[in-house]
Amino acid sequence: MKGYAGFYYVYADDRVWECSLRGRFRVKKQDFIPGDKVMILPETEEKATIEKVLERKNSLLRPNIANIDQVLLIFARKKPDPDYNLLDRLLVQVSKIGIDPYIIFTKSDLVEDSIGPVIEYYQATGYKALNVSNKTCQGIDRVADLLKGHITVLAGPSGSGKSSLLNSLKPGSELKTGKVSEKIGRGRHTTRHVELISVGRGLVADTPGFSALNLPEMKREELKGYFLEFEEYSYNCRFKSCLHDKEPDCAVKEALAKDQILVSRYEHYIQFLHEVMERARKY
Ligand SMILES: Nc1nc2c(ncn2[C@@H]2O[C@H](COP(=O)(O)OP(=O)(O)OP(=O)(O)O)[C@@H](O)[C@H]2O)c(=O)[nH]1
Ligand SMILES: [Mg+2]
Ligand SMILES: [Zn+2]
Repeated sequence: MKGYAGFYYVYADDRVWECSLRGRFRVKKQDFIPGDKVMILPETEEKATIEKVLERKNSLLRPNIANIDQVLLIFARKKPDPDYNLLDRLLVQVSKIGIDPYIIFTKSDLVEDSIGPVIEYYQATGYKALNVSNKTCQGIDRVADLLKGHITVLAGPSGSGKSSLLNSLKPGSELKTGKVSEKIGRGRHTTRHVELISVGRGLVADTPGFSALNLPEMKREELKGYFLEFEEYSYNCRFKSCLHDKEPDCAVKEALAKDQILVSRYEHYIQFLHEVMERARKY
């Protein structure tokens, strides 16, 4: 779950063990990160030693967590308004490492409509999305179900309600939450460190909010694959290698003109495409 002051805290058999390292790991200066799966040998009721570490199936750098099963992208319906550019960036990043994204919209108590056209668009595209409120507890049970048996990372902008969501899921955990500034409508980065906490039968990492994100390095042809809704049209592009940018007879652009593709999605795609190309030029 976390490393702290020379000890590692390991979740096993429904409780937390304070673990020290065997000589072998100490010599290797083995660095464990939250999410690492290890074998432990109990020494006393709550102390144990780490005997073995299993291979990581994946890991993220920010936040530094291993073996992630799913990422919940947390955005508020309001206060702050959802930043769909950041959402689309996160969807690309998470899909690229092969993790299932799930979009959670918080603060549903602050809006009248239960869903809204943009969220409906994401759902129709095949992204899983859910509306919740930490005030009225709407949808919290569904989130609890999602967490069972998994290692989950919460990501999203500051003030979107990540820590509040964990507090709703685990009353008593009292994670620090912050006020959203009235003036700028944004949070103020209340959460700073990274650890996994146990919620029900799952482990979850709350993470500090962020507002900007560089796309991972990739080939320019790769990006379009992360915009799921483009695929059905792309078969009708004149060129098989069409990047849906300046090419003639592009079926994706035709779909855009017919309002079948959301303008912001296409605009973000083009913006990201140029970022990816710019980056490739630099290296
Ligand atoms: N009305 C309403 N307010 C909420 C809801 N969820 C969170 N808030 C408020 O939004 C503010 C920010 O919530 P946090 O949980 O601290 O946000 P965070 O995403 O953890 O922010 P960082 O740690 O800075 O990344 C707090 O004042 C919460 O009380 C909700 O569902 N409805
Ligand atoms: Mg927080
Ligand atoms: Zn095209």
